[in-house]
Amino acid sequence: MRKGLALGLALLLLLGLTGCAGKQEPEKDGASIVVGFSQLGAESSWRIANTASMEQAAKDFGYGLMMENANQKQEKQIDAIRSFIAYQVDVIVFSPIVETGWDNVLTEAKQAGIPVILMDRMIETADDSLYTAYVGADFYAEGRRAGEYLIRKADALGAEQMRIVEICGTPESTPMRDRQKGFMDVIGQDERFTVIDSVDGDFLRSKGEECMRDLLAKYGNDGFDVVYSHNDSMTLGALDVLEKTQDAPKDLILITVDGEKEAVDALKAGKINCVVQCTPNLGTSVMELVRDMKAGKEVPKVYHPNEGAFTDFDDLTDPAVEGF
Ligand code: GYE
Repeated sequence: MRKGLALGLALLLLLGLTGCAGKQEPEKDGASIVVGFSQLGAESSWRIANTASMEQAAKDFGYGLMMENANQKQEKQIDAIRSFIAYQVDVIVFSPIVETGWDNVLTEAKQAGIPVILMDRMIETADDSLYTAYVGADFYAEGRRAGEYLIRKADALGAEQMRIVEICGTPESTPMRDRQKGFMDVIGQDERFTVIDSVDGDFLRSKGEECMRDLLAKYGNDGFDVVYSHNDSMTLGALDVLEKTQDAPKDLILITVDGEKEAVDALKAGKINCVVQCTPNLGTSVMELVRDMKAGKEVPKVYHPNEGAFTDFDDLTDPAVEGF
């Protein structure tokens, strides 16, 4: 109830500011378009940058943005989407924390005639008409890039055996699943590599620390050769622990995903070996879609930004090697 009220007030304020009393023809000008955005949380630097990108893009396009942060709770995202439907926003954008469990609420949005854009993460559904478009990274390709780097590294070192520990993101989320699958599809058949453990770090820096402490306690300081971590926040947490550990494994290979500044700096400093890129700057692409959808244009169902990886094979003095 309280949240409904807060949203109502926010909308009134917004309408007051833009000087219109009700919904207008959306094509007329940007100010008449209201986007309801359910962000999943604030778990990582990636997420914080992604929220900022959405806010900035809404401003640039002159759209009203009603944003709700779900603090990692699927129920809260469902509540937020329901409020957006109640307030008849023009478009709903959301970043689903996990892949399943959205069919009911998205059916409600569809029945209300409100189009939905999935931003960042995918859903699993038998009915693709429940969303109009997806804007976000190809996480499977990211996982493959991590695996391809490792093969190149093992070749360069002439390594015969590598024991890998994997620090995973939020269970059942698209980036967790696909970064794991892409990686395994590349290294799985190569007998040099064994994943000795996969632990859940929930994309959080604090959990990355915890995971590394547990892994060192379980396998000892000489028990693994590679850490594949599904995001930078967890990697940086793990690195904090490694730097404080006496006799920490010396030639440990660290592979991470995202590309935030602190991680890219750690790569340049020789503390991380490979940073697979995943851009949080999706706001402009999302708002372009909103614009085109409201103008009645056909929009692509899936949009992936172009991404690559920075590694210790690259010239890291190149100014293009930069984090967000
Ligand atoms: O890699 C991680 C964040 O879904 C791509 O979520 C996103 C991931 C990102 O918490 O840092």
